[in-house]
Amino acid sequence: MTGMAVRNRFTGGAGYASLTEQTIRAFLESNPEVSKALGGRSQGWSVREVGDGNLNLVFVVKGPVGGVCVKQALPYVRLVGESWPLPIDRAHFEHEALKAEAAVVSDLVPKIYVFDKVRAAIVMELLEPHIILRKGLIQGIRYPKLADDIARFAAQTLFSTSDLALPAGKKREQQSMFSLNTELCRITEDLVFTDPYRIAELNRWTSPQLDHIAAEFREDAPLKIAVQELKWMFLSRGEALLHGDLHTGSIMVTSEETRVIDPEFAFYGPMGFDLGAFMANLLLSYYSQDGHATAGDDRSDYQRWLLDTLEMFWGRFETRFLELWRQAGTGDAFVSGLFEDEAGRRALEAYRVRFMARLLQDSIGFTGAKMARRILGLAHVEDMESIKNTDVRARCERRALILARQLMVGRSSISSIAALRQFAETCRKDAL
Ligand code: SR1
Ligand code: MG
Repeated sequence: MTGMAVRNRFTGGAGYASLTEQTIRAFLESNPEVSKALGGRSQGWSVREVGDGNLNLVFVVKGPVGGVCVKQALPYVRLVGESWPLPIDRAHFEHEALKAEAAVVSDLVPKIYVFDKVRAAIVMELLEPHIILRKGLIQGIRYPKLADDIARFAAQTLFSTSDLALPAGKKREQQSMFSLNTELCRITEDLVFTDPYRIAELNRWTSPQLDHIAAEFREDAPLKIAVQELKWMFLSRGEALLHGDLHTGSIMVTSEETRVIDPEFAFYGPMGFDLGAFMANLLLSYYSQDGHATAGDDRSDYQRWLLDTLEMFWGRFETRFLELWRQAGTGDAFVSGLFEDEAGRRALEAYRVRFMARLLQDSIGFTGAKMARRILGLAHVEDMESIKNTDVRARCERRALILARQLMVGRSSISSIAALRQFAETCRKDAL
């Protein structure tokens, strides 16, 4: 690091230095709980920096008794370098989001040992033998609990932080704190909703194969209206505390367990953004599978499993969210005392059905936006990038882009998750 300014609105940035394999030992040894979890003396611990994400340092530290994972915010975007500074206080928002999530789904998030606000570092449980879900999907591994676990994560976190569950004062307090996560929101605003639709320095795509469709996206007025409408929802609709980056790289899995990590983009936004992020990444995996086919496995069974997972995810989410609303509608929105007679109960139930239909359509729109940005914008996904033959990769990406456009422009005409599935299958076959 070349002495660049370190921005942290909570500490002023003083005392921060990025951790190294040497300095991390003293830091961890100074905490009795962490030291005990690792066991032995720090000189004997193994330390590896394993971060392969876009923003942070991630260390795996192991001792004779156990291991921990340390995630430290860098003062710049790792993917780009020091030319793109970024405040390290994002670690504060991540820690706050992890606490809010642990309050309702403690089994689906990593256990936190320490949050060090000066170092902008979170020391957490080492998830082993879990792997990043995206890597499992590339290998064609099935995860039987995935749909239900992520549905439960989304239903619980979104419901419990919304006005359906919280008194207005409490919700405003939380929303106001998370509203300071401005620069991370700004990344999403630019990279998801704007840059793929204009000439932007950091955009990239599989070229020359996708040059034509990239230009079409930039000239497509109805598409740009649709994506700006989604952006406006993202900017203005603080429905619930979002994870903010719920893609398959933010989920760690074994066949029995699921953990959601990395909520540094957390803020109060439209619920459909989180739901759409997960759905988009299942669909990106679906379209990428043709690029991972081998002579012995054309991946068609796996593609069916991915779409089954998509359908099951939405179905379980809807059921769980509605159950919570019926049992625990304790917030200031839809005050339960207003609907106690038969007519009131019926009207409220009918409204809930309309609400879920609207939420599905929002989610479908965000699904499209989150797919397109991974093909035409700065940050791509390994599902596609690992397809080495660029003609094959471009074919997979083109199909995904065709669907993505339809989802953004036509989201109000897709009225069920089964219809979305069918649409995804059709786009793949039509473009074969
Ligand atoms: C510059 S950061 C690029 C992307 O990485 C994160 O995972 C977010 O999705 C962000 O948009
Ligand atoms: Mg991340």
